[in-house]
Order: sequence, then C-alpha cells, then structure tokens
Amino acid sequence: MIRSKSSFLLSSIKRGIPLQGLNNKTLLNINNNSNINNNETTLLNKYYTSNCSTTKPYVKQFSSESLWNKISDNTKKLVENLQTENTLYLSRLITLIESTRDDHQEQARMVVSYLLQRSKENNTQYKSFRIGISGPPGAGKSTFIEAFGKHLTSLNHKVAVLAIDPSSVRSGGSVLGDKTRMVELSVDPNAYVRPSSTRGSLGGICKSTSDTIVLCESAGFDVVLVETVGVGQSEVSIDEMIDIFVLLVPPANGDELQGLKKGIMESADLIVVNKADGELLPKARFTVSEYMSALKLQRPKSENWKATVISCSSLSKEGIDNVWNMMMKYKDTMLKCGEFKYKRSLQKETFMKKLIDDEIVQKLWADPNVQRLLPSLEAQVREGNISPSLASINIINEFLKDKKD
Ligand SMILES: Nc1nc2c(ncn2[C@@H]2O[C@H](COP(=O)(O)OP(=O)(O)OP(=O)(O)O)[C@@H](O)[C@H]2O)c(=O)[nH]1
Ligand SMILES: [Mg+2]
Repeated sequence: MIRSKSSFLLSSIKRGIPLQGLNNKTLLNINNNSNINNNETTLLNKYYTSNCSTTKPYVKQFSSESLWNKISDNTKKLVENLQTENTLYLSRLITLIESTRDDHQEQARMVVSYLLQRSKENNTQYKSFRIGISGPPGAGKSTFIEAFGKHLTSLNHKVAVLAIDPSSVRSGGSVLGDKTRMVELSVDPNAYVRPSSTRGSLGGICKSTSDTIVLCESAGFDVVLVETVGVGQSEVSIDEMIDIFVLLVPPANGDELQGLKKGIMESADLIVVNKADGELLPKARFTVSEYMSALKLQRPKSENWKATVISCSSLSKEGIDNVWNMMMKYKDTMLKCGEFKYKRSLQKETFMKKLIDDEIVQKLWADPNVQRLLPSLEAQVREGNISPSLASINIINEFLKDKKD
C-alpha cells in the first residue's frame, strides 16, 4: 500500500503536479519502506523540504507604498520631478546616492527600490539598454561616445553617459566622462553626461553607478552608456551592471594585438575597431581580421551569441550606424532567448552578495573589539607563534561575540 502511495507521489513530483497531504508521518512511512530506492527517497525528501516543511522560509516583503512612505518629503519632490526635462532632479538624486552620509544612504536605498518596483509595475524594466564601453587609453572612447550618442539622439533615443574609473580611486583625479570631448553631446537636451565620481572606494563607485543606472532609466533615458577603463585588472567586473560589453580598440599591428587579446577579449560581446578612416583604414581592416581569427579560437561567452568584430570611424561617423544595428541585433537575440532577463536578475543577485561581503568586512575592521585584539594577534602571527588561520578565526569570533543570540 505504501509502495503504491509512494509511486503515485513520485510520479506526481516528476510530472510537476503539486502534492497535497504529504506530511511528516507519510514521509516517515515511505522512508522506512525498503522498496524505495535511494534516489527516490532523496527526491521525496527534497520535495518535502522545499514544499511541505513547516519551517517555511522567512519572507520579508516591501510594498511600493511602504517604500514611498520612508522617503522624506524633499526627496519625494526630486523623485516626482525625475521625468521632467530638467535633469537637475536627476543630478540631485545621483548626489544623494553618492553621498556617504548614513541618512542619505538610507534614503537612496528606498528611492532606488521604489523606482525598481515602479518600472516593474509599468513593465518598462527591459526597455532600456545598458552598454558598457571599454578599451585602451587613446582608443577613441570619448570621441566614439560623442559620435555614437549623437547618432542615438538623432534616432530619438535618450542617452545617459556614466563612467567608472578605477584609476581615479588611486590617483584621486577624474579621467573619464570628460565633457570636454563630448562637446555636442553634453549640450544635447536628449543626453545626460555624468563624469565619474572620484570619491570613495572602487566598490562604492560601482555601487553608486549601478544605482545611478536605475535613476537614469527612471528619468526616461533608454540607452545608458557606461565608460570604463581598467577592465579585467580590478576586482570589479563591469559585466555586473551592463547588458552588452563593447571593446573599442584602435587599429594595430600584430605585435600590439598580442598584448590586448587575452582576458579582456573574453568578456567582449562586440569588438569595435575605431579610427577606420584615412591612412589608418588598411590597418583597421587588418585588425578586424586579426580579432576575428582570435575570436574563433576562444570559447563563446554565451551560447546564444557569438562575439563579432566591426569597424567604424568616430571622426567621419562612418559605420557608427552599423555599430548600433549590431547592438540592437544582440539585444533582440538575447531578449528572445531569455538571456537578457536572466543576466539582469543574476547580476542583481550577485551584486547583493558582493555588497554584503563589502559591508560585513568593513564592519569587522571597524569593530572596537576587533581593533583591540588585532595588534597582539598580528604580532603573534608575524613572529610565528600562531598560524594566520588560528589568528583569523579568533578575530572573526571576537567580531561575532556580542552578536550571537
Ligand atoms: N583618425 C581618427 N582619430 C580618432 C578617432 N576617434 C578618436 N580619434 C583620436 O584619437 C585620440 C584619442 O581619442 P579619445 O576619444 O580621447 O580617446 P579615449 O579612448 O577616450 O582616451 P582616454 O580617455 O585617454 O583613454 C584623439 O586625438 C582623437 O581625435 C577616429 O575615429 N579616427
Ligand atoms: Mg576618454
């Protein structure tokens, strides 16, 4: 009798039919029945734990109303005016996001979550296109973004340009997002150019960029260009916040290509050889074919899209339309196969976990108990009295001491 009941339950689980009446007692009976093989027992137990167990996962929900209620009146005004032509409101909200003050951070978290919910409700969350552009110094990134951005605004798109610059953390200076090279774009009413924030850690800059993207989209910018340098050299991967990664390279000869190819090429969805004009044209053509053959040798990043190489000139604007068409082809393909949405949800999850890592580590080092214990343990590790692993577990325990239930 138990055998027939378990067979019924198992076949229902395999067919994805929801089960009722699978309680502890039934499960125990089935588990004790020797006719069931190990795989079947595991399947039943797994199903029970995730679907029938009384220890339900803790669900905390945030309604858009409750988020809205936590936003101050001043900030509410900025949010309400976000979609107006005036980008002053957008800039002020970005400043809030970049602020290191705790109360500002708290407000920023509410605003971004609220806006995320709103775009979900309005079904606009996948309307936007986040494009990451990177490349070696002097490749023509700024010139390209100016020409490309102008092309997009001529097609009635609204374009936001943001920048992540890991070197600004070290040098304290802003290099990217230079409005000087984006003369036309920065005065275009359908474009918004925001130079890189130079304050805070790299993790902090990336966190604010990720939130800034949400703000720009809520303000009606449907294309967000994120310019970066140093991709692949830092712990932060631009892939965590963009939909397509474009590598912009100058025409080069064989030797120069060798240096760039590794690593960074693997993250590219599209390689654009810039400066395909005048005397550089033959060299640009050669570079395209070199990158093409190099791509053939590497494993594709996605099974739904094969990275490709095209050329353009940001000065003569030749081929700029082609770059956009190729990007749109990518978006269409990724949307149709579901990878676009999947990638975005995965990015958010990964980012959440990274933020937890960052936050916990910062809290640990700032903890007074840890600070008191640290010098003596450091000294003992240096002198070889205790192992680094023993010292580290002592430090972690010290940090958790008052926090355990
Ligand atoms: N011939 C030609 N020159 C270009 C083109 N695009 C950019 N340049 C030139 O290349 C130089 C570097 O351009 P930028 O746009 O500053 O390059 P970048 O990659 O932003 O440089 P960094 O910000 O220093 O990393 C400038 O002198 C540009 O005029 C192009 O399509 N054709
Ligand atoms: Mg530049």
